[in-house]
Amino acid sequence: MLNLILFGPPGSGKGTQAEKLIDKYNLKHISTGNLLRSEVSAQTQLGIEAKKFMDAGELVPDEVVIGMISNALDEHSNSVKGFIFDGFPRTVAQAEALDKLLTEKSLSISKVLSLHVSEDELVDRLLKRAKDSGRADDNEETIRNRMKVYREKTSVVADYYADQVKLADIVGEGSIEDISASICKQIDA
Ligand code: B4P
Repeated sequence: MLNLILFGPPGSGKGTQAEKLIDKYNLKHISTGNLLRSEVSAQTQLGIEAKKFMDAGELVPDEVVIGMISNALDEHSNSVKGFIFDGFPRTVAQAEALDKLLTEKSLSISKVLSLHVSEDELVDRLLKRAKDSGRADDNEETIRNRMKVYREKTSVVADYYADQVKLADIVGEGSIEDISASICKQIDA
């Protein structure tokens, strides 16, 4: 099985690039952001709780997102060629939990594709996305907090996978097609 993680700061294009990869490699896309936004739209108890964190640019508690990932793995692991994890893991505790869940199914992460984009470009992209999609976490104050949370809690996840020799760095600025080509080159290597 080919199990990939798309890693990077908010707005680095994880969701955009995941869409390009799912058909090419026939993988199941698991985006914790999308799963959480579905819960928010359906106004489930989980969604009502998660919305408070998301609107403030904070991370939703680890146990909530790990539970969602565990359910998704149970549902799909016998029927797909692999997974693309997008927006997960975002903390070292989530990375450790993912390794444990995969090991229980005799699976493992194949590669972590880490998208690098400057903070000015990230803020520009997210403000633009705010105009198009009206996402509540795309106002400037929340975006700045999301960047701070990324620096403090998420960026260290890259070291976790570098230690496992699974990290591939990708230049995340330029055309969507060129970035996708760099990612595919890393996957096929
Ligand atoms: P996510 O849904 O994961 O959102 P994201 O980080 O903002 O976006 P992404 O990197 O996927 O960027 P996109 O492709 O859209 O998270 C939302 C929230 O959910 C989090 O803040 C948190 O509260 C919660 N959450 C999610 N996962 C969690 C977890 N594991 N633990 C705890 N909480 C969690 O691209 C952004 C924009 O840039 C788009 O408009 C796109 O069109 C544009 N773009 C993309 N590539 C481009 C390029 N090359 N050039 C120009 N523009 C580009």
